[in-house]
Amino acid sequence: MTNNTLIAPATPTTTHHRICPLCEACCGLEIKVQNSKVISIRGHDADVFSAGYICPKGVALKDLHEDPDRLRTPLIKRNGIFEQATWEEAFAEIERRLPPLIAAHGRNATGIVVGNPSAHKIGLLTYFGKLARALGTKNVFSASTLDQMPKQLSSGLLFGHWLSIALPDITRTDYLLVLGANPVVSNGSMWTVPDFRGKAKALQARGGKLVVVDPRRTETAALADAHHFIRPNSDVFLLAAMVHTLFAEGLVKLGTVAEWVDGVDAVEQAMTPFTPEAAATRCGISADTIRALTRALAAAPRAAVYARIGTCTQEYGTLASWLVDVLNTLTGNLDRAGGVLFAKSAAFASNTAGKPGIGKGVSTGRHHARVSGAPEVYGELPMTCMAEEIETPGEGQIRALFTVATNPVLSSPNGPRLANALDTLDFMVSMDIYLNETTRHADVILPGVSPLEDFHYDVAFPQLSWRNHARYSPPVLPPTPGQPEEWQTLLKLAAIVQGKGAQADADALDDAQFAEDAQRLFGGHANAVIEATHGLKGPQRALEVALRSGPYGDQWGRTPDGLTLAKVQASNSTGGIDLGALQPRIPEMLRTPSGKVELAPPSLLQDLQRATQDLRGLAPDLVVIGRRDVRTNNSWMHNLPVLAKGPMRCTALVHPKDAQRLGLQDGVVAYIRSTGGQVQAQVHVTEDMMPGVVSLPHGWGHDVPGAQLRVAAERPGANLNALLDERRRDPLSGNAVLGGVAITMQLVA
Ligand SMILES: Nc1nc2c(c(=O)[nH]1)N[C@H]1C(S)=C(S)[C@@H](COP(=O)(O)OP(=O)(O)OC[C@H]3O[C@@H](n4cnc5c(=O)[nH]c(N)nc54)[C@H](O)[C@@H]3O)O[C@H]1N2
Ligand SMILES: Nc1nc2c(c(=O)[nH]1)N[C@H]1C(S)=C(S)[C@@H](COP(=O)(O)OP(=O)(O)OC[C@H]3O[C@@H](n4cnc5c(=O)[nH]c(N)nc54)[C@H](O)[C@@H]3O)O[C@H]1N2
Ligand code: SF4
Ligand SMILES: [Mo]
Repeated sequence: MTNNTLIAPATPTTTHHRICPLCEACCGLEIKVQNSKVISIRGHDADVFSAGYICPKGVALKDLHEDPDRLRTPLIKRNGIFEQATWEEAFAEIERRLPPLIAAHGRNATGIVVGNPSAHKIGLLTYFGKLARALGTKNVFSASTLDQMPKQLSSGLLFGHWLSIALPDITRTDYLLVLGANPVVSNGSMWTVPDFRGKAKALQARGGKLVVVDPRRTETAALADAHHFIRPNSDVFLLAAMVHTLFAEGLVKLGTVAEWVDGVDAVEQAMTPFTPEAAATRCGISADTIRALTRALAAAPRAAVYARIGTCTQEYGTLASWLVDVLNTLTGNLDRAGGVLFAKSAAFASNTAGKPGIGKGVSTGRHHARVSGAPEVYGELPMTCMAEEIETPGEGQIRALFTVATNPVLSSPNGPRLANALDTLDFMVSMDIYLNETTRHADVILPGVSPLEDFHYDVAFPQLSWRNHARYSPPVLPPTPGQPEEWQTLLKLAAIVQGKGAQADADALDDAQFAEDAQRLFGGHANAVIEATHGLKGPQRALEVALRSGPYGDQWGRTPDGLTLAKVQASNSTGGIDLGALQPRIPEMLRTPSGKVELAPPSLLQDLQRATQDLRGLAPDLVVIGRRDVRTNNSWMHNLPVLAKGPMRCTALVHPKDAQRLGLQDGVVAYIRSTGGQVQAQVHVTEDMMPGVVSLPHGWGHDVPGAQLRVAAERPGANLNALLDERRRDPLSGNAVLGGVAITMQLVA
């Protein structure tokens, strides 16, 4: 016997390219697989959009796939204990319990809530609405009202659609002003921009400036040419004073979009009370600095203002988001290279559909929350209303709840109250991949597919991308036998709700629905479209239709060089299809009733009265704000060993002056108390904080009983949201207030 015969033939390694689904940067990854196991994950250098960039979370997709705690089969709770079940048993259980509840109490006795990961799964994003519509309830909630609704509402009012977001043209700008965002760590949000750091450094290398306004000297601020501390919750005052200064100093110029902008005079008038002197104390930035910032912005040849959740998750979130675009517009930077531009997405964008240049615009308040009276916004009620809608008796009280890829017990203000409320439900179904702080309350848990077993195309993020592109990822690994795709699960649930029964075939339902949609969308051409998409189903078919009908599409053969699903699929190994730098799109992209940029929406001018009255508002002595870390993502990646290792990340950052006043040394554990609750966290004393402001990350608190997150439970951390008041919202958008909440701190003896 020779040695050679002992060596098994080498198992071939296959190489796959997959868009990372873990944050908004949408990096292209290169994944090597051997024996059905992932052996390496790195950035895909040839990716036309992300050019090889990757952060530590991308590598963690392997841990996510292999995590023994990740659910692979449905769970049914019997006598308080979860038992593994087959899919048939799980759907049968839902059919047994849900329809009678709806029959007895009506559709508004149901609720549905969808969370952040759904934005990264085409199946969830394109089919969630079908379940919500089947339920026919007004109790629809999402993480958008913990995050971005203010920006969506202000953009909708100005430009006519909820996802028409003006994006900084970072590779051509000379001056980037960032407020309430930390893209070096978060990798960008409402702005898909992988390798922000590299792009910011390139901006500086060509002589441009990056300026950051944040109550913490963040990783982005550390990179910046200048950083200014701001009192939490006061961006509206700074921004209004900057707009005031533009008018006062004759710096307003509208540039190329002048003829398409309505309402400039109304804006000028509305800003009268907001002199830099009046705003200075309120926002903690001197009048001189406010003027200097404004002059620098106006003087830059090309400039962009970008603001994110620090400015959204506050009492004046919609006003602050609006004023960011007012500044962009009045400095002549709206819709021009080097300023802010709108993406032109290859598929699914409303601002490329219908008649160009005019539309219905957006409206809110088509219905209201039963208990608080909060208005519906973009089809949703505020997430922070959910607990009271479950607890408060009367017609329309939520008795049955669906949760889809969300963990509001940790991610929503006053999670402990919500946890208690969930226990009072008659029935709860969760679509999730973990038994965690929220899903432990469910009666049935239906596991989602591992991203590596799922195909992918980003529905939302190409509408927010720094450059236009179309990229498709096939599944990296074969599916788990017997596990439905998440869109099929959503259709099954819709069928059960509609009385079609748990036996209904999801694919047949999908075909029937598609035939109806095709009639509506394509009229006389419907049959040709059905024929042309033969063999496709679910979100893949929806994608083919969206791409071919979209702005770069082949228009079903009429533009033969245009995009089809097959063409985008074929570009996978070469890093996708680049569709070029963003281009000016006004007036064509507008969908406002006037066909103009409506710079002074009446609802915003009216809400400004609230800010005017608050100009002299006093700051509490000590407030808490949130923080993100590159190795975490909201509440759900703390169970992945590669991310969880290393120093504890859930620490409270305290300025030395505050630490001294409170008798807290670096490294001690302290109570943090608000009127709503109390948590404990380790103190880290640092000059990076604005005095009077403490920073504690959100998404922690994995020490509740009944969850199955073994790695996360080893170092549970403190739940910031146990301190926050769920009744505090931005009234226009319904967004939660997540920062600037008054606290006290005390050494744990
Ligand atoms: N205090 C404070 N609170 C905050 C924030 C803050 O800055 N401060 N940030 C807010 C923001 S911006 C957001 S977006 C929200 C996020 O809040 P949520 O939308 O609740 O999102 P996560 O907390 O990330 O929880 C995601 C859930 O989805 C599950 N999941 C993950 N992948 C999949 C999948 O592929 N399929 C299915 N079915 N489920 C999956 C996870 O197990 C987890 O239960 O948190 C908000 N909460
Ligand atoms: N690593 C990592 N990446 C993530 C996430 C994550 O959890 N971890 N979450 C993802 C999600 S869901 C989102 S929405 C994005 C969010 O993306 P970003 O908006 O970039 O998120 P943050 O890092 O929370 O940045 C918000 C900043 O606002 C500051 N801030 C707080 N209050 C105020 C205020 O009143 N005014 C001003 N001007 N600033 C204030 C905070 O100090 C913080 O630096 O990140 C995404 N990416
Ligand atoms: S920045 Fe990290 S988490 Fe975000 S898409 Fe890229 S690799 Fe994934
Ligand atoms: Mo978010």
